[in-house]
Amino acid sequence: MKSLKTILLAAILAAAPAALSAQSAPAPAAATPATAAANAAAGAPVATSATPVETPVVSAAQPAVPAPAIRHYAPNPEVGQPVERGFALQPQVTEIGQDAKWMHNVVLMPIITVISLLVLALLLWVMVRYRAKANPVPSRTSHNTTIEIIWTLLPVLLLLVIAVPSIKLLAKQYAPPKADLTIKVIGNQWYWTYQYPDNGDFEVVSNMLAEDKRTPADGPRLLAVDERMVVPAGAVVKLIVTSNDVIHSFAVPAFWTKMDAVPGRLNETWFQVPADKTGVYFGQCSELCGARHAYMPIAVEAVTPTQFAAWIASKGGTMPGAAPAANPDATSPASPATAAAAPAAAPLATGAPGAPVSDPTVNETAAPATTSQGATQNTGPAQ
Ligand SMILES: [Cu+2]
Repeated sequence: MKSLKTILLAAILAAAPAALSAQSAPAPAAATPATAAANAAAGAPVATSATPVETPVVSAAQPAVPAPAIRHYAPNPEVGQPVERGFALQPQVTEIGQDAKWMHNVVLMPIITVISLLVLALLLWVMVRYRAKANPVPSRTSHNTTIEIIWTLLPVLLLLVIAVPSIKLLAKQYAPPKADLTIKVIGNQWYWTYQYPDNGDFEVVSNMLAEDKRTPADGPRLLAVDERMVVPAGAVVKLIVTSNDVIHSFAVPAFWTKMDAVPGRLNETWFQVPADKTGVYFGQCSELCGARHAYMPIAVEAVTPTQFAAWIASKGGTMPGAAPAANPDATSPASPATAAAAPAAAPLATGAPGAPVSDPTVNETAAPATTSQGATQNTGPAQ
């Protein structure tokens, strides 16, 4: 009997945990989301396989700059490029350009116009009033002190009036604010290269887009390029201008920027696109430099600082102040930010980036070489 009781008791005791666990079985499952939420709130990795949470890998070496999709600006047909039947100055984007345009439109043009009309009127008056037929006996006047003083002093005063704003503007152009960004501009026969020494010293090779590859979003004919010079709007951009072969000239009319690119010499200029004037601004080489002088256009794209950082990342560069990337190679999977941004850079490059474009109008057997040779390696003109 006793053994039967013992057996029964043992059976009940053995069954109890099973029953208990069977009752409480759903409880842990119900508690799981709460636990997961608590874990997630605490920053702990969530171990439940049912809810895979993509935890971003954040390492100290990786810059914390988000990499938004790179958006290339479409050119504005009214600003930053020539217009049909246009003959005046282009709309000026920079402050220097606006000052210079004011100097031209308000100071120089009115004075020149008034002087020209005055001289023309005087000539006509003399021709009619003192013609031989009306004056059989010519006047013998040789001096008039009053009029001599006037025609000496008036031009001096006029020159002084012009000199004051002119010298002010000149000084302003040669006293740039502290540069936020330096770009080395190198002229080549016949394309431009842009180096970004502040951003990992990468280089962009900019060739004119061939007509069959160009879309309206790239820009006008003979001005659209495969790779634009990208700058942040609002930043003071210092340009170090030089050349690898012959004299070129870097000119962007909407910025009032023009600087000769001379082999073996570093010229300096600067521009500042206001922060609200993002867009694309075109220019051309402005020094006769050889057969394809007309086919080395300039395109500057002013973007927001965020877009600029993304563009820099897409080129494998770094932003100053940011921790250096683990691997500056854009194609390396070791830097997810740059790798993610890289495909987004593709849409603009309708031609292969850096590839020379061929122009059917020029019979050229050897395509222009695209070199990454920097100006520092320039041996200068041949001895
Ligand atoms: Cu040139």
